[in-house]
Amino acid sequence: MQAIFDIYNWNVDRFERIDQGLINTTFIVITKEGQEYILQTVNHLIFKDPSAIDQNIQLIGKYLQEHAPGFLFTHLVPTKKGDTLTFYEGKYYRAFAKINGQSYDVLENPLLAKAAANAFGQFTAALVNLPIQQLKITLPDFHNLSLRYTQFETALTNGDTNRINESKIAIEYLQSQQDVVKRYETFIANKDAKLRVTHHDTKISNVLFDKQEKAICVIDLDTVMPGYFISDVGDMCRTYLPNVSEEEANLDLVQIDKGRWTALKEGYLNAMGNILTSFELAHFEFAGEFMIYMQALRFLTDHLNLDTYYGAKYNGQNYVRAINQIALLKAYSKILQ
Ligand code: GN1
Ligand code: MG
Repeated sequence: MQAIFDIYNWNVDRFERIDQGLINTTFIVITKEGQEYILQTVNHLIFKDPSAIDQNIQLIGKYLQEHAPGFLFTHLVPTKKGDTLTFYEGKYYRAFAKINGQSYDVLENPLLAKAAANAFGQFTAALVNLPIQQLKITLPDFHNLSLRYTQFETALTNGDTNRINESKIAIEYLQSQQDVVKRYETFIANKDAKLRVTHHDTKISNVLFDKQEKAICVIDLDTVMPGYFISDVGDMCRTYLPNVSEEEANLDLVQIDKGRWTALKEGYLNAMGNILTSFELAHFEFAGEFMIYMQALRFLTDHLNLDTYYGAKYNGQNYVRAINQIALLKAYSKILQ
């Protein structure tokens, strides 16, 4: 690590790895002068073009500085040479100044849902006039549900036979809900489904809060790219409505609090209500189905493919995640009735 610290010219007092996200590796670095940085390696097996992320973050940072200077944003910290992305010994590194705030893995009350939904809504709203084609696509087809379904079908053919046999009930359930894919296709085919600056990973741990539980900043901008609002609202539904995380193996605990649903909706629409088209507004509830279903597909696909994408800390972790998301999808459909 010392070589990286030297590239940034940091006089490091201490650093520690933090458990943030499934894809990248993240460290907090504290210098002898007391400055705190977030240092990350970008997983380039997944993000094949890390410079696209770098360009997007810079573009958005510049745009906000000009058009919404008060908007708190995770600007990149340059190396001594002035680079915001560095390739060193097979890895891509980038750094941010650490913003002080607290993040949550699961939501503790409806007010947090409202605040977080509002923060992501404000992010898209602040960038509504940024010409969308200027943003790079950092992960092609990331939330393309049709493709995710095809990948699931491929795993049913090429995946691990034992795991396929053991996952029969989950597989059949996801097959039985395939109409979600058709509704997604109908949605994106409509001209009133707009491509907007979309975060694509609006889970609760990607918002920083202050001590008064006010949302101060959205983080983890790797998947910010042109997309549909159903991705952001959907991932909020997926992660703010239950009071347990996607890791919970006890499915009886996967339940939804309706108060949070109202809070989420209010929070997001306070920022985006005047921007969304009436066609989009009519798909607000669909957003949750779309994302919970897609995440269940992705976890199960990965389980069948022997955890090559998400990895697993124990045998069957992605299966647990998948059945957790299936339980959530069922609970979500109930609150919509
Ligand atoms: C991944 O790495 P992380 O935790 O930010 C994934 C998201 C999933 C999430 C599930 C690039 O995000 O799509 O919702 O795991 N990101 C990528 O925990 O695949
Ligand atoms: Mg992420």
